[in-house]
Amino acid sequence: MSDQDQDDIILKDLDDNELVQQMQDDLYDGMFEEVSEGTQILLDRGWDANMVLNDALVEGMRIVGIDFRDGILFVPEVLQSANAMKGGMGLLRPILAASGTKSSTGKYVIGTVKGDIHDIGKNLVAMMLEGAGFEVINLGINTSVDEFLEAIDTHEPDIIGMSALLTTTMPYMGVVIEELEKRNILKELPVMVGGAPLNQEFADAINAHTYGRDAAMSAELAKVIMGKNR
Ligand code: B1M
Repeated sequence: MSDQDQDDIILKDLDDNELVQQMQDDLYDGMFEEVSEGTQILLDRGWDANMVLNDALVEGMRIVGIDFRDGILFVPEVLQSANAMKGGMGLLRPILAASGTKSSTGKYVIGTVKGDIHDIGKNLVAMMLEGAGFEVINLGINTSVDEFLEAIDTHEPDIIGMSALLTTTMPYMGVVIEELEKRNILKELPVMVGGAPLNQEFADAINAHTYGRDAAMSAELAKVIMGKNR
């Protein structure tokens, strides 16, 4: 489609399927305003926030990931896509968070591990946890073992969560867990790990308490850990 055609598209005139497709294209092209507008239109049409998230934004990002892997997109373009995704997520965040209980389900410290700056998935998990009523302390990206330890001292969380998107940073989760073990913290503090390259086998191998496959499941698992959803 030419740039002129792109400019001529009026998002609110598209039907739901066309709009979702267009939003995926806009995400690919890093168009923050358009992705935000599309998100708002779907919400106004009565779409569930989780559906908007999964069908339009997460699916769009999956396509970006494939072209990044295949060398069709490069870091600057992917950063723009990530930024556009945040535009949509900003609108979904209060809705997903408000769907939870008001009283705190528990305290959850979360961070992307050292060496890793991917934060979209981790922030989604944080959002879902807030939606499930957790008080979330988000340590951000590139989080060292010392920063996790300091946060444990300061906030006394019920659960600690680590995210990694790179095969090269996954092992750092094991480093943090070993340190918790050495300090006798691990037996009292459940550790949840997650991120695209992980699986249950890896989580078991590093002695993590729980592996979260995706954001929604992770929030459910966190509630199970707290014994709140029985
Ligand atoms: Co990066 N990157 N990246 N990247 N990037 C990947 C991860 C990659 C798979 C792309 C590819 O090659 N196909 C590849 C990793 C390959 C590998 O390790 N085997 C890769 C690479 C190589 C790199 C760089 C090394 C590229 C370079 O510089 N040459 C570099 C590394 C920088 C660093 O971290 N030190 C890099 C940089 C970047 C950007 C900065 C450009 C940008 C990040 C922007 C940001 O996050 N603010 C970026 C992006 C956007 C991606 C892809 C395209 C998308 C990631 C994403 O946001 N997905 C990604 C390809 C892909 O995964 N498809 C890729 C959407 C998100 C909703 O999913 O994060 O998986 P995800 O989270 C899910 C689950 O995994 C789970 O729940 C989430 C929601 O359902 N989950 C948890 C995540 N954390 C959890 C924690 C939990 C529980 C569940 O408990 C605590």
